[in-house]
Amino acid sequence: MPSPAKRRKVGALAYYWRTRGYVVLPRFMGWRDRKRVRAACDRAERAWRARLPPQRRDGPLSNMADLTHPRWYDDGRVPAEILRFVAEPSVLDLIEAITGGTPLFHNTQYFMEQRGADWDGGWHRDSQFLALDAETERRHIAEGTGVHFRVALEDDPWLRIVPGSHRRWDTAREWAIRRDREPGDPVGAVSVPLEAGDAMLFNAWSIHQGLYRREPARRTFDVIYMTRGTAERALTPKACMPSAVRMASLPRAARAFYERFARTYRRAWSSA
Ligand SMILES: O=C(O)CCC(=O)C(=O)O
Repeated sequence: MPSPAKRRKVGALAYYWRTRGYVVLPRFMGWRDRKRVRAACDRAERAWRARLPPQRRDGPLSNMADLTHPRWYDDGRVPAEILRFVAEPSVLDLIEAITGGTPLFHNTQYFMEQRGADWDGGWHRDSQFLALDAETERRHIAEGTGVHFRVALEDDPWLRIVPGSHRRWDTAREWAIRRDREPGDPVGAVSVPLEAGDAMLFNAWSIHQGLYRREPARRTFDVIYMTRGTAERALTPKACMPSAVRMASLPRAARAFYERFARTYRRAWSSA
């Protein structure tokens, strides 16, 4: 039974989640865990960068994805730090308590500093990438909810968001900025600076933007879950599902979490 103080805290976070579409969890991860998670993610990042065409290696680049895919690890073993973090019961419980939905794995991303020129990412809702028009995008939003859960492994002041935009459709100006690429910022946009160790949860359908800079070093590990519906139309590769050998090394709750991912997408993977 959670204590009354803990219930009040989760209640406050759930309120901010509903009204703003994001919450920050200060000092979520201590330096030892950050070091371990960072070392695992950096292995993937090095392998990913080495496979990019030479002219692309120095950017502009925003992030890499699929960190649970064995291809990034020379021994083919996805690090336990990554597999366990994605399926960490305390994280999953917290997401469920705040958002009211049971998190289904979708994918992972790793954000890093730039090696070449600084640049500003476009304002967007994640829902727009597979929707050519407003009607399709609104239908996709109605069918499911995507949630980012990220931990800043170094200070990360680079995410900007329009609070409350997950609850409503665009103003004409927002549409022009995010879909017609008009310059400028949406009214009410704020930066959400994270210090190393802070975690953040944000609704993927919110209007948001990343800024990509050479300094300071940026290392943010981001897991995307669906808390409602599935992400079949943005199908994550089947290889992002832990192998039988890696599954055997995981605690029971983590195995059950990944098995649900595999059950959800089994048909889509076999017909892909
Ligand atoms: O943190 C960032 O740089 C932007 C994140 C973002 O746009 C996304 O993951 O959809």
